[in-house]
Amino acid sequence: MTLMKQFLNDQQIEDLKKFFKEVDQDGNGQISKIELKQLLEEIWGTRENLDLDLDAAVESVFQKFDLNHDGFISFDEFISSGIK
Ligand SMILES: [Ca+2]
Ligand SMILES: [Ca+2]
Repeated sequence: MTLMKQFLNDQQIEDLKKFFKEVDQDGNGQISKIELKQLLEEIWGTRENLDLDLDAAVESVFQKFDLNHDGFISFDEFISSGIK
């Protein structure tokens, strides 16, 4: 987190926090696969013509973001992976 602050300004971190809180629907500070899937359904759910595999999309996001492989994305993991 300290390292990340060298790359992100305060406004960018605030924006990321806001976004993270919207995804983290139960507010426990971790994004679960269910919460991520709900987000993707909100983004993609209305596009009827798109044949997207949401489960596969969730898995690929977690492969990138869930650095310690505990099945949840923490805010630190979210920021760390997001700027690479
Ligand atoms: Ca959560
Ligand atoms: Ca994790």
